[in-house]
Amino acid sequence: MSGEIILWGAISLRALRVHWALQELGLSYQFRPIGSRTGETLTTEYTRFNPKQKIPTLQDGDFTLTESPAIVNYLFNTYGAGKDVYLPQNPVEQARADEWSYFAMMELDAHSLYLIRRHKFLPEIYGEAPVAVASAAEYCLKQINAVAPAIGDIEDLIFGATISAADILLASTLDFAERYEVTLPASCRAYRDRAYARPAFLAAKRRNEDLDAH
Ligand SMILES: N[C@@H](CCC(=O)N[C@@H](CS)C(=O)NCC(=O)O)C(=O)O
Repeated sequence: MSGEIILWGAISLRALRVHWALQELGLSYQFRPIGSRTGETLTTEYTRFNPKQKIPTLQDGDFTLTESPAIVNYLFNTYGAGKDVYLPQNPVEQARADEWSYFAMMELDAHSLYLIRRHKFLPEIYGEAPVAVASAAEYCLKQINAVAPAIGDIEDLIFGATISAADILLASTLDFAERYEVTLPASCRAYRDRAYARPAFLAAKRRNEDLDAH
């Protein structure tokens, strides 16, 4: 694809992943800073290309894509060649990247963090569920502790000095965990801090929070 790139979604931690990928790849893009739970995702225009009425959504010319991990991987696979980013070169490398990505998206984001987010931090919308929240937090920490030694073995990023789509998914999700009051082991905090110190991440964060952008 080589049409105009438009990213819909501001402030959200999941939109931040997409800003980060775009910044790492040095892509210019239009930004539509709509927020979740503001009513802005409920318009007829937005619902036409994202019936889930969530953010983020990416438009690349005529191509529309939702789901932050799918978008991050799409951007790396479409625009990463020849750039200073890591792209898996064979099925084994792809499998290792997938293993980290699915771990972050399933075990952490979907199974535990979104549950904590909804029922601890947005109870007025989703209802209180203290037993489920405590169980999800315990589960999340158990999963993070299981991979903490492997993350401790990572000197810089997962695949060395160059950033991968899997790094964006893993580092951002570990950060969600800390924001939702799951205590990160030192190795995970150090890995997240290295990834978050990258100029592309800092640029992404500024853009994600720029509600006057267009
Ligand atoms: N699996 C989706 C989740 C998207 C999502 O839940 N986005 C949140 C903002 S971080 C949202 O739009 N929430 C509004 C709602 O649930 O109605 C992704 O990773 O893109």
